[in-house]
Amino acid sequence: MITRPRSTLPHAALCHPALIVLIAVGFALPLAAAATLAGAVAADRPNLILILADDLGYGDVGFHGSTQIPTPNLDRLAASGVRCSQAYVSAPVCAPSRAGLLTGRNQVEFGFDNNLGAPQRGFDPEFAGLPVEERTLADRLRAAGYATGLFGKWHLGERPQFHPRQRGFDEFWGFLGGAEPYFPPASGDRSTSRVECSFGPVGPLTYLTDDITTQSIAFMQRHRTRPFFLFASYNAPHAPLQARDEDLARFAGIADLKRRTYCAMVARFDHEVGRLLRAVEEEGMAARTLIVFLSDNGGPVDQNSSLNAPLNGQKGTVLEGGLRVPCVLSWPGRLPAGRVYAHPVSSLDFAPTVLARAGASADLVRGLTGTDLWTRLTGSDPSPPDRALRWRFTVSAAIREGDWKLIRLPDRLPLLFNVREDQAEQNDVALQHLDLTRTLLGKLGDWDARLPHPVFLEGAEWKHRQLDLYDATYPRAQPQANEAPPRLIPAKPAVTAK
Ligand SMILES: [Ca+2]
Repeated sequence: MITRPRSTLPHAALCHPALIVLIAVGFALPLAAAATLAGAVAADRPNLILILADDLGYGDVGFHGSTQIPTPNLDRLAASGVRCSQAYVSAPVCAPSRAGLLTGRNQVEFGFDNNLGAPQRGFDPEFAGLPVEERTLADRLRAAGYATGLFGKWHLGERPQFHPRQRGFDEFWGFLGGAEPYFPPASGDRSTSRVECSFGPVGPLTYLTDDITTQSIAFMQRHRTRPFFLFASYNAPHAPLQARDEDLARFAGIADLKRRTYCAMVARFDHEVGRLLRAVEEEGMAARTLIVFLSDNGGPVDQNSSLNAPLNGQKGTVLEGGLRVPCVLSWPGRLPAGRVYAHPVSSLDFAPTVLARAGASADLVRGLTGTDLWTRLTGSDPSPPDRALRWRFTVSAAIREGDWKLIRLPDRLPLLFNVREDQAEQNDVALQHLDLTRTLLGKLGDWDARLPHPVFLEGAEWKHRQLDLYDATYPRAQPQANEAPPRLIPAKPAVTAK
């Protein structure tokens, strides 16, 4: 196992960021502007609560127009802060997306291209996880003096070297894999829950979404006197589709059982986000807590009956429906309430944004891929970051620059979309803009050629499946209140097997 040197950073108090900024600007700025600037860079270091949903569809929250699933608590969170309408994750499936989010580095730059599944022939399972050389956001925030806790899903490796306790988290309550039953084993059932706890007994299990909230609130209460990083890593509404009876009853009018169950799971998740938000308020922490909410990837329409309307595509594709997710950042008094930020942002931006607010030293932000979004989120800088966003996921790759997005698939012509005018990616204009297509293809290829080989693979059957997903037709409109959305229509096979 490769080890990394322990940080020997000076305590943040010795290099207080607000002080540095004030020295740097001298008296050149008006007093009010200087105070705002100083306040924006962590005059008091905020707690960070990262609320992650799992496989939640872009169209399945109230603030994106869901006609079917009331999400009053997520809507309240959105109204209290900045909603990012073009928020991208760095991969369209769970594990690599989480690897990017938690390291702040594009995961393909350290070989984490694939989802974590069964080890593939020729690959050493000792490397099936987040490479140990990589520092997580928890590592970085802990080095900056934060208490760190993860509650819920990990999915970044199950070998001991990948365990959350080895990856920057002081406390872990949850499960290491990619999915987990929501209900505890029934009485007499010999199977056991895989939920574990690093700091005491697992405690009574009820319904996993509720239990993750309960543990998250207890963590906040244990660490109310120092800044903390709470990662509330919900697995809802990822499969298995299992909902509580009282939540199912709320959606009894939906005849389609799969959609009804999904709606019940999302409604329960929203209820639990509400319980978490109330606890923040009751603890008096709201003014010193930055909350980031997003989903780890787009909804898998074919698996959990989620809806990415009005976007095309789903989990597993680099279409907008696979990569673009509901996303909110809220910090009352510091970020404007009710603002919509409409330029593209990346989940890779959150680590630099958070670390700057936490007063982290230069060493702790070194090597990050993303951009500190603060001045964009507050509105003081109206220009979008000058950069391209890039993705590589198994057979697919994509690049977004300005309004344009190019998708590269094997054995096909590249696809080019103007995402501002055509967010549903219905009009491929690659042949009408050949120079731009060539330029973006070249930029994507130059980047791609420099990337390391993946450190592990997922089964070849997934690659076939992912390619097929580009030929399917996806529901892009909200259903009526009690209808199931139209199902995904798979493409007919182009060649009949002989
Ligand atoms: Ca997921």
